[in-house]
Amino acid sequence: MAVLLNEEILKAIDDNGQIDTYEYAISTGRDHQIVVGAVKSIQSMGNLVTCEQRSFNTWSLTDEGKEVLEHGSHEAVVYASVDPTAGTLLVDIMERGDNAKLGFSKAMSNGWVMLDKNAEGGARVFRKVDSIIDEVKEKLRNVAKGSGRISEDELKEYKRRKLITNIITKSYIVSKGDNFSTSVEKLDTDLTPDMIANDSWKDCTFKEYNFDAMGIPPVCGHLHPLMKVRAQYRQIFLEMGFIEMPTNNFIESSFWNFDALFQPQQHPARDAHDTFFLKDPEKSFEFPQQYLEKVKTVHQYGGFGSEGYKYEWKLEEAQKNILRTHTTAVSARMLYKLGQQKFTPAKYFSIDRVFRNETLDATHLAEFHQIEGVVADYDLTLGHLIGILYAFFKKLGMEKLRFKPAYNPYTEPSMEVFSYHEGLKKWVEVGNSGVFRPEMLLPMGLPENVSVIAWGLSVERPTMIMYGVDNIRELVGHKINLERVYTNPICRLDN
Ligand code: FB9
Repeated sequence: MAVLLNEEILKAIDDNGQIDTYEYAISTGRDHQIVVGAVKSIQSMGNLVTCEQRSFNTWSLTDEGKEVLEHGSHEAVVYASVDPTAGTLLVDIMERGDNAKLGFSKAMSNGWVMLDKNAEGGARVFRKVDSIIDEVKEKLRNVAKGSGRISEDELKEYKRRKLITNIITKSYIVSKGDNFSTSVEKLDTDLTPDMIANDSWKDCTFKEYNFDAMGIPPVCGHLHPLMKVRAQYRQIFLEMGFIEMPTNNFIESSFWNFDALFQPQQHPARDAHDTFFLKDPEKSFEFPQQYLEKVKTVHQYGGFGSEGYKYEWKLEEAQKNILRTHTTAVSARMLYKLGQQKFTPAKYFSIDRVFRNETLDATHLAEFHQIEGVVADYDLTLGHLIGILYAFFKKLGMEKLRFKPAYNPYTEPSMEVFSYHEGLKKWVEVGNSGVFRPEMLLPMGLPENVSVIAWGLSVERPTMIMYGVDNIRELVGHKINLERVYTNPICRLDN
């Protein structure tokens, strides 16, 4: 079969001087990739042909378009579902989903059906014509074949209905090579022990090794783009001498997630609109008692020069278990440990999932991966924070930074970080940062001349930008196209 196709292609080249693989596939009703494979196999037989690649726009059916090609347009399906004599209740048609709604509207505008709103038993749909021609289905068949008439307006209409999509097709102009021939000698590809033993190999013509041939991709696992980006961020922190914090606890007490960070118990971020609270186990009970008392005191009365928040701090509020809203909760645990021993400067980082009960949209889900860098040392200032942000983002290929004053409950001063993205030709918010407040650090036992600078960003946002993903549901979730996960090349953060 393969030899037959090869010889057909060679004959077509002989008759016409050259062929275009895409046009040849369309004219012979063959799959274009099969034709390209045959040309590649002819190429491997020596210099029979020469190939020149060309790219052009073509239309291809979407999954919905293929469904219409198989089952008919949504309007034709609705027409077929209407009982030709008794009609069909509108609700029975509409309950079949969005396609039925669209199909009914189109069937009405095509004059295929009519609606009797006063029919007995409820609004009822009747056929207006005895038969229909499903033009959409026929036109999509032409698109699938790559031939046949279809107007620009129809193409725009079908694209708007997400039945077709525009793709870049690569084809090959195949011409005669120096050793052109219309017959292909079947080349041997295997040298067997028998052939050596009985000398039959001497009468064989072996196919040349094609050292440029791509090997068969091994069946293996694939890293999700998010995990590829996460690994790159992790590598950057490790290169900068940071130690990874243990983030293997999605569940956290409100104490470590909020109170330890000097975030007041009445802060809006602590209510159920922004935070996921657990029913079971509802509360945590094990806290370092002396530290807890210091946290309670600093919230109620202040200290270390702070006035505090002047409210009655409640243990039961701090005991509530939640899905952590930031990995800064882990930073709090680590800094507390640091404060409980003889102080030595430290550089920590974390990259893991956090959860926020927020309004979902095209770029935000109820969870994301937060990245956080923390540096604890004597007498660190905002200048040190700005310096390390330049060093960090330079490793991501971002050297043009701007800083904008911001507010965080646990850092003062705080800054939003912006970088000019050469690809997007605009300033992009790339993170948030700040200097942890004394009201957070001193109850932990850290020396008064120790300050801690920190910054945070996400994994999803840079991944979406680098992989050209507009809707986060194309990146994570049950609807993603796994083929994109398998085939996506690694996108380097620093290029
Ligand atoms: O990641 C973000 N933006 C970003 C990062 C890198 C990037 O690289 C591209 C290759 C070029 C592009 C964009 N942001 C933070 C900024 C925005 O996307 C923002 O809209 C969304 N933010 C998330 C929070 O949203 C609820 C990103 C997430 C975020 C924000 C703040 C922190 C962490 C993550 C923090 C912090 C912090 C502050 C002080 C001390 C300790 C931690």
